[in-house]
This record gives sequence, C-alpha cells and structure tokens, in this order.
Amino acid sequence: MNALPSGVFAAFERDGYAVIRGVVPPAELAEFTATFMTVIPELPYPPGPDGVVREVTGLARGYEPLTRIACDPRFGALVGQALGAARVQLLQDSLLYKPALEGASIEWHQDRTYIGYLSPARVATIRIALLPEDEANGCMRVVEGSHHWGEIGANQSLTAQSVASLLPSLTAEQQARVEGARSLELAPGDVSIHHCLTLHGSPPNPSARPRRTILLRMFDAACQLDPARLPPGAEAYFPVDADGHLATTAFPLVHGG
Ligand SMILES: O=C(O)CCC(=O)C(=O)O
Repeated sequence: MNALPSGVFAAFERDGYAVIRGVVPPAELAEFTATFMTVIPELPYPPGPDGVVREVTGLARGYEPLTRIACDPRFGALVGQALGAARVQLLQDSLLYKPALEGASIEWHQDRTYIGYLSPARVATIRIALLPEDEANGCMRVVEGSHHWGEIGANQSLTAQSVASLLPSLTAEQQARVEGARSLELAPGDVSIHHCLTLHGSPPNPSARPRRTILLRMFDAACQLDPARLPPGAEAYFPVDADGHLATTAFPLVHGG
C-alpha cells in the first residue's frame, strides 16, 4: 500500500466515513477473492423477504487465510488513523455477498445497535471491495455526518435476529437527510471506513453483477466493555483485562504496540 493518505482522520471526523482508493493491489485481491469464494462459493442461497444476502461472520478466528486478511496491519493502521487511536483491536470479521439479479437490500441502521457493548463508541468498520460496487449493484449508502446524531433506537447487541430499519425512529429532518445519502462507489481494492454511529444501508442488487465485500469491525483498544449492554450470559464471550479492556488474546491487536 502507499503511504497512509493524509486527511482520513479529518474526513472521518466530519463525515463519519472515509474512502481510500487502491489499498489492495490486483494480485493480492485475487488471493482475497479466492479466500472469500472458499467460504461463500457462487451457489444459490435461500432468499429473505426481498432477496439474497449471504453474510458469514467470525471465521477469522479459526480460518488462517481470513485471519491473515483480518489482522493485516494496513487495515488496522487505517482504522487507527480514522479513529485517531494509537492501538486498535479486531472485533469481528464478516464476508458479505450480494448475488447478481436477486441481491437483497440492507436496512438503514447504525452498527452501534448490534455491537454496542463497548464504551465509548469508538468502533469502525472497514469494508474491502473485491468487485466494483456501484448504485446498480447495491453499493452501500451513508448519511454524511449522521454519526453526530448519537445513538438512535434501542441497543440490540447479541439479541437481534436481523437488521431492522431505523427510518421510523428518525426525525423529519433526519429522514430528509437520508434522501440525500451518499453512494459509496468503490473499485476493486478500494476500502471504505464508517463509524459505528453512521447511518447506512444498501439497496437491492438487481444487476447482472454480484457484489463481494470483506468487512472488518475494529475498535480503539482504549474502549472498555459495558457488560450492562450485553444479554445475560454473553459476558463469558468477552474476556477483559483488569481495566475492562477486551483481551487481546480473543480480540487481536491489529495496530499499535
Ligand atoms: O456493505 C453493505 O452493503 C452494508 C454493510 C453494513 O451494513 C455494515 O457494515 O454494517
């Protein structure tokens, strides 16, 4: 990768997201794609209410090719730069596939609703495009600056079965801002980073082209676990050190010493 682009921190702070072009070169992208397609082969998958989205989460813990991608220091460094964090840990990895013709939408949401058990809310998702992502094939859309709105709706960390739309919980002014949301069009090898409070979603993919995206959710290692925001019994999956920081044995350090 090139030297870290300047301005990522300022853009992320202002807009709640940033796009960095050409992070993964073509040869490496082929390896990432092979790893992705081992986990999610090009096969038919059962549709939900408006089509198919196949998402596989948490494999980086046990599948070495994906561990290597998730712990690649380039991605940790970009999130560190966006958040202004000296040390960054990996929270979760996901592979997201929207097939051609029948790819489903993802409702407008804040990630905080579903991974809201860290305090403060200094968590970001880096998304690596393996294929072109554009309006025609259901690229992600973000509401610029919406991370400044604070948390909307109830915490559903580890309790929700699916992603629900936050649109009914928005004010009229916020709903108008959703109308003007920005489409994050990405070329293969580009990445986007969004804040866990940024309102985002993606429309269906009726195009003849699939979408394959690797998502890595990362957090400022200075965050502490807030057990009150976890359902009973879930604390066992979030080992902490004496100060309440998530243990690096379970949530690897991906940036900083
Ligand atoms: O890539 C997308 O279409 C949506 C991703 C998403 O919802 C997320 O990162 O939480």
